[in-house]
Amino acid sequence: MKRVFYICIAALLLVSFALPVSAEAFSQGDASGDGKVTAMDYMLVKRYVLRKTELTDVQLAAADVNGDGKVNPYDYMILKRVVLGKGEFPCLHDYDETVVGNLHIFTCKKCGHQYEEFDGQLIG
Ligand SMILES: [Ca+2]
Ligand SMILES: [Zn+2]
Repeated sequence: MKRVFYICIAALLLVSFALPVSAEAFSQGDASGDGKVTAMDYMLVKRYVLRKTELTDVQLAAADVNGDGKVNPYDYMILKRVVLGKGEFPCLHDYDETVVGNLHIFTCKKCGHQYEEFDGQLIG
């Protein structure tokens, strides 16, 4: 009986740690949290990837612009393109995959956004 009690306490502790500290989330790419996506966000994410600065969980969620659960060079490369007006953030919805030989066409189930991969390489 005592063992069950300890397991309950352990489960409760796990749940409370899993809850987000801050309920307020920054928007995609806005690692600095000022409501805009600027070169400052790009620098911040790059510095984090180079281990020159730390980011909070809320900042990390915003910094993960491609939504793969990691913050790495892909994210600041996408951010750089967006800041320079040369690209957009990838949408974070579910994709349908159509395979035609080596060509994979991904279509967003919600907004219809499409991108294509050939032999695992992004081509557009
Ligand atoms: Ca990422
Ligand atoms: Zn979408």
